[in-house]
Amino acid sequence: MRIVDAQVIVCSPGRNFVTLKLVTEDGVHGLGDATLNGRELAVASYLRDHVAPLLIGRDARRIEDTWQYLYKGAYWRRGPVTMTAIGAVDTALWDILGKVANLPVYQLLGGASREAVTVYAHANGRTLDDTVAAVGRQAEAGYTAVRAQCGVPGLEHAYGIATNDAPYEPAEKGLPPETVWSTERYLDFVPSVFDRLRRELGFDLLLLHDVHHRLTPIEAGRLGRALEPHALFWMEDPVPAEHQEAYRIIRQHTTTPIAAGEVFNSIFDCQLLIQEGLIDYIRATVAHAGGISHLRRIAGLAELHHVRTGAHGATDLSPIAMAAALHFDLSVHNFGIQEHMPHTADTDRVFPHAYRFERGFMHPGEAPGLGVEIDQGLAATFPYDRAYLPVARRGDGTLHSW
Ligand code: KDG
Ligand code: MG
Repeated sequence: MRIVDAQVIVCSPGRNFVTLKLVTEDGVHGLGDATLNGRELAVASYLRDHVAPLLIGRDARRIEDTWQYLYKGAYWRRGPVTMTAIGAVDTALWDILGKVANLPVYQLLGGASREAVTVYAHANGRTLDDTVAAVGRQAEAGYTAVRAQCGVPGLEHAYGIATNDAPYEPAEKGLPPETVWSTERYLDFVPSVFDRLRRELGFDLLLLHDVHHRLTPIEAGRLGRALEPHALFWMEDPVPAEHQEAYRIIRQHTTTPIAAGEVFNSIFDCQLLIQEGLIDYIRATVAHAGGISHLRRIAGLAELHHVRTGAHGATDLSPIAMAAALHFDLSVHNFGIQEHMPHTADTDRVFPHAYRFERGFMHPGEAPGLGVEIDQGLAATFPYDRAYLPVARRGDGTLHSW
């Protein structure tokens, strides 16, 4: 079962995606998502110029050995570009194996540990009224868990809030837009959002909030403590995680559960936070943390320390990553929750898929492999369109984490 072809497909059906397609000598193909938001072409080149030549002639069944070959064999390890590329290869190989075995990937991973995957929706509004209404709409649509983000009075742009009437999409065409940030305004306002949500919607709905790496540890401790009466399911990425010991300070000050790790690329990025019990949910994804094989290792480590999974699932993860996440989520014992941000209709047409949503739950479907395809003819009609995530500056012009 030799690999005879490795194609990198870049398309933009509403937003940019990079897809790896591996083909075996028997004509079986597998897909992997290689999208790295705002740096897409770096991964495309890494795959095309450096990885594809290494794959031709390799046995597609040797998933673990191929992973180690690309990881250890590169000498220059880890980092988002490398690990996204390795993740795409790994995911495509699991897809091939499932197709050859005529089984959905989750069956190869040990079978279903649950009937379906609980997902959380996004709800956002420029004002408090809009946000409360948006959360209510998602609850009516059947979601049992909703992430609430609200515009902050006095700040023109807030993370997670759409700037037009379209659904929120973090990347914007052209060069990075600049937004202004105020920690003081944010910290003063956010507790009132959840106070109002709980008063109007009660405590049955699971509520989540993404701080998006904006605070210092002591500020995060203050916010977590202020949110305790509102019983959040999680407070996400309260601080930038380069300085991981900082999470000890947050833990000393609050019992609000913490989620982190959507930007992590390997088990080594997760190690300290998991082993010291500094987080409750690990957000690493198939696409950016080395594929299904590596994410299973991370989940294994997490399970030892009572940490559950909560994989990233924003629109910059293509339907291939979504499908892979759902196979992983269905199978892994210490699953917590999965993020679900629906793609545009054009994206869904380019990537037809077997996974489905039903009243707050998702299922990867029973198609062999991942159960997702790419319509290459249609994809070619949506060429790459440069886009970046915004950047944030404080009032005096100092660059802040976005
Ligand atoms: O590429 C960046 C987005 O995926 C990120 O901003 C979304 O934080 C995010 C989330 O939790 O979905
Ligand atoms: Mg996030």
